[in-house]
Amino acid sequence: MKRLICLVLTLILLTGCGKTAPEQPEEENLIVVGISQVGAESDWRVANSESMKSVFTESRGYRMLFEDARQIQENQIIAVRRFIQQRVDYIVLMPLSETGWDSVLQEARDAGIPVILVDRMVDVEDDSLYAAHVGSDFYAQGRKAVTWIEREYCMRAGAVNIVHIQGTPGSTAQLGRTGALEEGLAAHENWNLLAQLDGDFTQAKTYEVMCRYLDELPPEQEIDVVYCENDNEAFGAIEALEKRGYRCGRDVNVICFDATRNALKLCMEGKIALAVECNPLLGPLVDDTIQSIEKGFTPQKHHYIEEQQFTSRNLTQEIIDGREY
Ligand code: GZL
Ligand code: ZN
Repeated sequence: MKRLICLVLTLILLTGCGKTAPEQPEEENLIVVGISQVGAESDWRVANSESMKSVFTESRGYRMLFEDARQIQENQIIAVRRFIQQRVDYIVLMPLSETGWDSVLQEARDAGIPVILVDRMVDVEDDSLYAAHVGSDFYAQGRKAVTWIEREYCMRAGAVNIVHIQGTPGSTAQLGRTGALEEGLAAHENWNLLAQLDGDFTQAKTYEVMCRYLDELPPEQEIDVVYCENDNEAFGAIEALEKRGYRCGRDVNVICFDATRNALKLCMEGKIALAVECNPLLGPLVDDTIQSIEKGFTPQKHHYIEEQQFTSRNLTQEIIDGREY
């Protein structure tokens, strides 16, 4: 009898069938993804990072290395080189600005590591330097805002006075949203560009430049539209305008891009006239792209995510409550 018990115990030990091994993929089976993120400059950026962290988890078969560049491109280049040394399986890059990427992307390609661009684009000689791009069409977003201005001021014979607050210079979001407005200015001789200020996509920088601008503005000069290239710039502009007695939504129309929850609240209050959506939830699209490459497919080069726009007329509390960001 004792021999039988020993035999059974030995069998259990050898096969481990006495316990259920947790369903954790072995370390070497995980897909290692190196992510270089711009920073945490805006509500949009925070939501974008959350979206990445929600998909690249061990339970979903990934090991994620996440580097925040604090809005300095050199930090992104250092991070990409580190990922190459660590021999990651994929590099996910949210490029701060469009230029300056050719050599480091060449190094990634030489190392056989596919690069997936997220959100903004890079301006490179050879677009085989990246496997795919997942993001937004920023020019189309700008067109939505310009169309809104056209409709809002179509009966205005006199000047439509516009203050333009730009995003991070040279970023695809800034280039696309600026391009659409500058086309609108060229098409409407009564549209008057009062100033082009750099808000760098942050609330603090915009508050600073807008205060300085308003201090120097002749008191009789009207402002009709403040075209902010993201929500956080709109928050800074509204703070500066209200400090000087402007009633946003009555004396002046503030337009912005991203349509994060805080902007939609101001939009429903009537302080923001138009919020053009820019969807940060790009994690699942990047996951799909990696999975298709893992299966041997060539992913589509560009995948633009669907987006809408909001005014106080089409917004409800349940729409705001139902938003993920
Ligand atoms: C747009 C993204 C921009 C957002 C800003 O996709 O690149 O950068 O509009 C963010 O909020 O800072
Ligand atoms: Zn392209």
